Amino acid sequence: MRTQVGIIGAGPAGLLLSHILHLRGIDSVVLEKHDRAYVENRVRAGVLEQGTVNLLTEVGLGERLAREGLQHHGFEIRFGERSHRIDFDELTGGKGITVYGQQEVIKDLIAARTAAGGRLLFEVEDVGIQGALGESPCIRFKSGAGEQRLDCDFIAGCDGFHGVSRNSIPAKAVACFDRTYPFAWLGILVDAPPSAAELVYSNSPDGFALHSMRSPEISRNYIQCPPQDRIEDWPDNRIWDALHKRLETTPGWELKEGGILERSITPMRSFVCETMRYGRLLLAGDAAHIVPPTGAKGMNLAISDVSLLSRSLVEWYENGSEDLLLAYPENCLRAVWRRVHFSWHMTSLLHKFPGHSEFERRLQLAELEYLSQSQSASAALAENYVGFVS
Ligand code: RFL
Ligand code: PHB
Repeated sequence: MRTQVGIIGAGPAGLLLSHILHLRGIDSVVLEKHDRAYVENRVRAGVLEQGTVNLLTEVGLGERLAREGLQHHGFEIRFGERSHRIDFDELTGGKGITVYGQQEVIKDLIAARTAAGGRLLFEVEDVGIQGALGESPCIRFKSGAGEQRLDCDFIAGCDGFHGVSRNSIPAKAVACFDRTYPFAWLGILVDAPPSAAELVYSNSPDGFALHSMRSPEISRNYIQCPPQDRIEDWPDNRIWDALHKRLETTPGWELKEGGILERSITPMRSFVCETMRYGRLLLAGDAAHIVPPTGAKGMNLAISDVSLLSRSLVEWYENGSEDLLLAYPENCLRAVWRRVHFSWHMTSLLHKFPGHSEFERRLQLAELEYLSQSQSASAALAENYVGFVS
């Protein structure tokens, strides 16, 4: 089999790359280890920055997003018995975010690729990369049809944090930077209307909680839990008790309960791989970097990588210029580190750290107090949350 760009991974990064390349007349094949139903139903991110919405709309994926996405003009931070609203309209000059589930973005992308006759191969196994430093790299894999080989001009490693792409770069060619946080997030999808019009982040004495949503009928809630906890440790009543206690800190506000449709525990980590290019292997999205979900940045970063990567590949195919491909890591990593810093900052501000003394807890409260009093501090947070573009 032959293609121009071989793409490993059918997450937001891989599928969007394939879609944009197709619009520019460049052929690709997407190889995915799970089946289609699995990737279309995997519950993950929910917040799209304005730049992400603009890009999806430009490439023809904005119709359902405009109809079903929920536009938000702010969010709330609770601490102690206080509440502070970050008002995007006032603080960012009219930018905002859209709440639209990652799995909806995935469904829209798969539908578009399928309608265009795109080659998406699901349930492939034993994916391996060869010849990244030469001019004709290839991907070997197994599928229902047996052992296969995909010859390409370029390979895009869009296979997430646990994929094979990053690890096929020799250790001496990369530098990795990481932090593991001493807690995880337990997330639930709930069959109940949202209890608030906007997202609520809460730093409570018992730990962090977040109230979010997916639609006017479905809520999404998260609570901080110990990183070693398993989902069996959290029966429904324990989850609801913790959510009520951590979120109902302002008088009169009540969290609506409902049937739990999905539940999972996610470890919290920051990770950056420098470089994002090894010869003709290019990394994008979680394959190259991870942020804790507190700043809602992971999918947005994956999409901004793809915006740069697709432009670099188009430049190579249309004008024969390698300049953008060579500059791809440097161009991406600026935006990556901005969002890594912001996600770390939101995480540090809002969670209960097991090792913290009362002194560190007071510092956290002092910063939250400052945020609630200072327009400039709130504006800095808002600017990053809706997506800072340098
Ligand atoms: P993905 O989505 O992980 O996709 C990678 C794909 O590669 C496949 N794969 C392989 N395929 C073939 N061969 C192999 N050897 C393979 N190994 C892996 C996988 O099956 C998968 O289909 O990476 P991508 O495309 O880079 O996208 C990244 C985003 O998914 C991720 O950053 C976000 O979900 C993070 N995230 C959030 N991001 C936001 O922008 N806003 C949010 O509100 C937000 N909230 C979240 C989140 C992530 C969360 N979890 C569960 C990690 C909330 C949570 C709880
Ligand atoms: C979500 O709705 O899944 C969500 C929202 C905000 C975050 C993380 C996740 O910071």
